[in-house]
Amino acid sequence: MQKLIITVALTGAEVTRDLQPNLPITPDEIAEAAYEAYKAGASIVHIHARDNEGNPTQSYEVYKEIKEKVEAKCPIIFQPSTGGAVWHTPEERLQPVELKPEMATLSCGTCNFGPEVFMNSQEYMEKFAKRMKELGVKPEVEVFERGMVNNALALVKKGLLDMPIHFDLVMGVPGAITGEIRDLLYLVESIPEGSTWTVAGIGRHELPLANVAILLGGHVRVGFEDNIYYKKGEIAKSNAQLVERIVRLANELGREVATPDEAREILKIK
Ligand code: KMH
Ligand code: ZN
Repeated sequence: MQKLIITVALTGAEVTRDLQPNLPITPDEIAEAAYEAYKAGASIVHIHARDNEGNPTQSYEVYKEIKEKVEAKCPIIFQPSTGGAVWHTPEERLQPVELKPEMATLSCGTCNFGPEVFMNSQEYMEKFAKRMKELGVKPEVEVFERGMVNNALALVKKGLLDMPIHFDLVMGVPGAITGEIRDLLYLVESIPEGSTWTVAGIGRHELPLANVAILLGGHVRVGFEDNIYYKKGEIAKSNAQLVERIVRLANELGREVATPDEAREILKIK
């Protein structure tokens, strides 16, 4: 089995300090949280920027500041979000890709997202994929529903996305695919052979799905974007605390954890 790539999704666009008092928000806080998660065993950091009021922003300048601060601290793979918040325009969402990060997310379809709709029209999926390809940014294909795998394959057919694809199976978002283990197996069976995949289980689904991914040879994402609790009723102290638990589980289950350079090799990042 490949070594285990742990992604930490530090902040997200939806979580607030009222919900999670330890949420990193400023570029300095995000860089420090990335460094702590890296020391704990994370090899990719998934970033959502916030403005001075703590609201989600897709500002090029804020992402640039965060990228420089993270890179000054550690060699973790920097992966900005192009999903942003549901109310961001596609043009806003695409801005961090102009920083030419090693990776960025590429959501491959529209779905309900709690009470909102997360819009990803074919036109914009193609625009995002094209720009990432032009700039040499490795996409992480975000899958919230089974049909999104087909949308990614349509991008491959059009020459906008290269195989092997790296998928992030986001499971348990209210309004999209469930966080049931049965549905994880279904998604894993549905992606092309030779793909790599990570699972991001939302809320209470994070831990069971992470365990299954470790056993199946997949990879794992944890962090406050997906889950703010350490266990039922107990708010997590830090993103690093969630990473540390995955490292312990991987050790117990006989799966070695990848360094950022090993993750680059597994994901074929140039
Ligand atoms: N915040 C969600 C609406 C991504 O980062 O690429 C979208 C999201 C996906 O978080
Ligand atoms: Zn995200």
